[in-house]
Amino acid sequence: MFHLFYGLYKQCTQKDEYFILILGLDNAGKTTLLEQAKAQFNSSYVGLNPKKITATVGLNIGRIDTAGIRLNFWDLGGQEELQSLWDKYYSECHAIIYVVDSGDRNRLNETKDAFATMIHNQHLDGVPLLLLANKQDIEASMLVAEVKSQLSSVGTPYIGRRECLALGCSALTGAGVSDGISWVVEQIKLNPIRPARTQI
Ligand code: G3D
Repeated sequence: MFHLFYGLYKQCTQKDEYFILILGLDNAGKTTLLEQAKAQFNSSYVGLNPKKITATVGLNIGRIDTAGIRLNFWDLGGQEELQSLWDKYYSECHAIIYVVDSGDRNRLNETKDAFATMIHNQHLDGVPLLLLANKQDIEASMLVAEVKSQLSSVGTPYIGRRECLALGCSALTGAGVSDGISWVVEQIKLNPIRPARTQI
């Protein structure tokens, strides 16, 4: 009897689980984005003060339950010496969120290089890509179209091996964040190449 009830309970409560990588240079706004996403999607989450968030060193992990599934985020450090660790996570992930600091033209070439190395990796073929032109609240920041075309110039034709969306956002104010996460949710649910990996 216990097994019957336990089986029913499990069936009612289990969720498909997905893993999402948040990549980009240090200071792009990855951790702020993750905090903002947790605050927007987990009603009980008490977020960190955005002003107290420091650059990602190593790995931050975050979790969101939404639309009947569980999203696990891996926010990886973007410093040059940490970028070599990114590919250790590629075969496990269901989507990539690549974050660009649209307010920092000085580091545009650096983020293009990091993006190019990432997008050429064959373990990411078929993995949906959300390109976030972050910090749109900064006056004179690059527009989404510019960020998109700059990264496309080093990513073509590899970008086309997946679903891709470029969006502007401000992780600080929250503008555009839920649109981006909702798009990722749609894509990972539809992606036949990387089905949900585990059931919890
Ligand atoms: P990282 O995790 O990619 O290294 P962080 O980046 O999330 O730590 O953010 C780095 C800095 O950028 C932080 O400022 C953070 O507040 C700021 N930031 C993140 N997103 C935005 C945004 O959308 N708009 C603006 N204006 N700033 C943003 P500090 O001053 O703490 O270094």
